[in-house]
Amino acid sequence: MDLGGNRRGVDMGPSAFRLAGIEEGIRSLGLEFVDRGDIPVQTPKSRVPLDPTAKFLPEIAEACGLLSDEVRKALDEGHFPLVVGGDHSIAVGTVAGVVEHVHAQDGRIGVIWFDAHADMNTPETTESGNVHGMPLAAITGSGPSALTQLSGQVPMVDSARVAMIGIRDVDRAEAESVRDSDVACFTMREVDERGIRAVMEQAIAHVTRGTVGFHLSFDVDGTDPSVCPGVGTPVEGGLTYREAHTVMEMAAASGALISLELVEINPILDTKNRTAVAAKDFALSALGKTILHTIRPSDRG
Ligand code: 4U7
Ligand code: MN
Ligand code: MN
Ligand code: MN
Repeated sequence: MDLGGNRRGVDMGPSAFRLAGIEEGIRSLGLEFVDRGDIPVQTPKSRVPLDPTAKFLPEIAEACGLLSDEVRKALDEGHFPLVVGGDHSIAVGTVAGVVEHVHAQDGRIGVIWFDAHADMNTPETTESGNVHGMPLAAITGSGPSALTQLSGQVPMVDSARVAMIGIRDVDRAEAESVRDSDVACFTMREVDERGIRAVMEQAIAHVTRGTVGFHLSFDVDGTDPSVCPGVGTPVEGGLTYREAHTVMEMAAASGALISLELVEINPILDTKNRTAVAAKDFALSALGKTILHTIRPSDRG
């Protein structure tokens, strides 16, 4: 789906990701791979949005509902959901599905939000009207009910169980929402000053306290634009290639990663599919690939 952002082309992200060799990579870890295909997204009747404060919200909410059901089914069947976007508005559907699965066993989840942006806007605070700037607000209970009420549970996730990493571009009103919430915001300054290992240790501790585990929502624009150039909203000064791998390796080693999504891969703005290839390599680290050996699911906590 590309309806959540203003640069077209992220809807081609999943094709680029498949082409980058995710199936081969996952099989080489000794894991089973099932491609559940693409989620159908309505083509809006007009590219002129009806509501300029939440562009294409009905189409986005519908796609998120379908995605949610797919993610829930995958988890119910004992699979690990790897969701590939698409613009970041899809996170509302992914998280709704995980929450529905976990809630059936009375559990709660945490979320690690890897991104240059906080994605905490609402139709009231947004300067762009783009829904890909709103998913974390919706997940933590603020914003249009078409999004906040996608799972049976509002909020889907307690903001005190959310950690953001890589943040370096936040709108003025949005920053106020971040400060007023209980979200743990590890900006690039924390990464620079304390190092990614210390930040990730604290983030994992934060999102696993009292939860059954966490979802990792990985916006590729969290990395530096030199690492992932194929993104619609690049921001200088992001995580290095190795720091991004450390995030994924520590997520895998925690044994608490329930689901993973990689979003905002834009092949139209990329060079030679570099961004999708990097995203694929990051995903493999999150699935247990290390330089010298593989963490099998049976070895996990
Ligand atoms: B992404 C922005 F104004 N904050 O709301 C907005 F700067 O999913 C950017 O993180 C949102 O890529 C970026 O439109 C959304 C903007
Ligand atoms: Mn549902
Ligand atoms: Mn994002
Ligand atoms: Mn972003």
